[in-house]
Amino acid sequence: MTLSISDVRLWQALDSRGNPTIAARVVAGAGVGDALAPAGASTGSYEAIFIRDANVDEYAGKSVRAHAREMQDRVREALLGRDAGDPADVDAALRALDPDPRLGSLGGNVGTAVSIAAWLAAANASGQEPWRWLAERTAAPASIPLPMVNIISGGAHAGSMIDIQDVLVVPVGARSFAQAIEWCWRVRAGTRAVLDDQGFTTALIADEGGLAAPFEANERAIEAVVAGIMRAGLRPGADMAIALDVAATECQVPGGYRIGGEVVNSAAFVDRVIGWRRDYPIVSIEDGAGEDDDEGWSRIASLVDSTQILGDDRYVTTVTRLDTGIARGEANSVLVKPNQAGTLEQALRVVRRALGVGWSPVVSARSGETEETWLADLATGTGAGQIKVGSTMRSERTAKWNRLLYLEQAHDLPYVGASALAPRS
Ligand code: 2PG
Ligand code: MG
Repeated sequence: MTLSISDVRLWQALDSRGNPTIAARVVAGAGVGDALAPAGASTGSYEAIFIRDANVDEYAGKSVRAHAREMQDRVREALLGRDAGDPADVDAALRALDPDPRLGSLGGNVGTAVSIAAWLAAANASGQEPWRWLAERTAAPASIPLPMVNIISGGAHAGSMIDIQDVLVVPVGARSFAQAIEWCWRVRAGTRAVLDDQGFTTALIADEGGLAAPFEANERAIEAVVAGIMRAGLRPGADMAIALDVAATECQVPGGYRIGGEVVNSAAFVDRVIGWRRDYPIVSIEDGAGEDDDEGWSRIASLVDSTQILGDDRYVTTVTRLDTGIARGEANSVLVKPNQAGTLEQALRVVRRALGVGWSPVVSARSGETEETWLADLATGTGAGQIKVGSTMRSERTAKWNRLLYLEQAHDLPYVGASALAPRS
């Protein structure tokens, strides 16, 4: 049954960093859906473009108000009568307005907010929760995902206090989502106590709610989290493992990569990352080489049989780029950020494609997030298996954890746990 869109509104709102972002409302039948677009700091060169107003003083040049006003009528006209319940139809209508795969004139921020709002309007009209609507619509086996939780931040999320962007934990031994989050909470508290003992200031928090400190080396940050796991009374590796988001593209400088105060070539950089895998209980490595560093990705591919090798800036939630990675056998996991793709449909395709070839999708928030919870429904309703949202504090992060805590206790949904990690056996 077609659920015709009858109205679309766009306006300017604020994200978790306080930056302006696009908000959208879609009305379809008796359903109303609202959505805000998140925004990255360590953005990949190939992701959909976040459009801000040119030559405007408002919000120190970060305004999106004029763009929202300019796009509202065009988007409404394009979507009137289209089926809110068909993400592919919404995607096609939006892309007819802007054939640029990166949505250079519509904006990935507009495309994301509108296409997510259409999904939420359709779910609302049907009286279903968004995850269930998605699962039924796409015939996906819904499940509560394994969380990947930020403990220490660096790079673009914490004033470059360390080179790598995130040291995260994965509660591999937890039996339920509720237990998983409580363990991660304990590790954050344990790591904070470790940093206090080391004389660092721990009152301030990074963009994603993690701790941040000017460690003299990246390795000290990883070791602090391992110590934090033990301080929490958990076993490193068995109960709680480490994941890294190296965000290597952000480390690239002329002549190679900056790491530990020196500039090294691709092979030396990747070998250092591979060394961490040997030295610490690491189960997942994201962006261990820069987005265009084919040689680096071939090198890190040596770990695909033992470790989750996750691509973010490299694949930017785009099926064609993911397919190249699959053909090269360079990884086994893909980050899924709807606003990298610019529409819900493209994100759904990436999840389906990844699961279809045995890769693990990891649904992810951005460092500039919003208070909305649809990302938790997206991960659950697609059966993606994993979700990365930041730390266990800051409301834009806890909103998603809280949604998953609700879903786990309210519905008979399986918690997939560590079985979602790549390589999948
Ligand atoms: C990442 C994300 C989320 P950003 O690199 O995976 O942590 O960061 O939104 O800044 O791209
Ligand atoms: Mg990343």
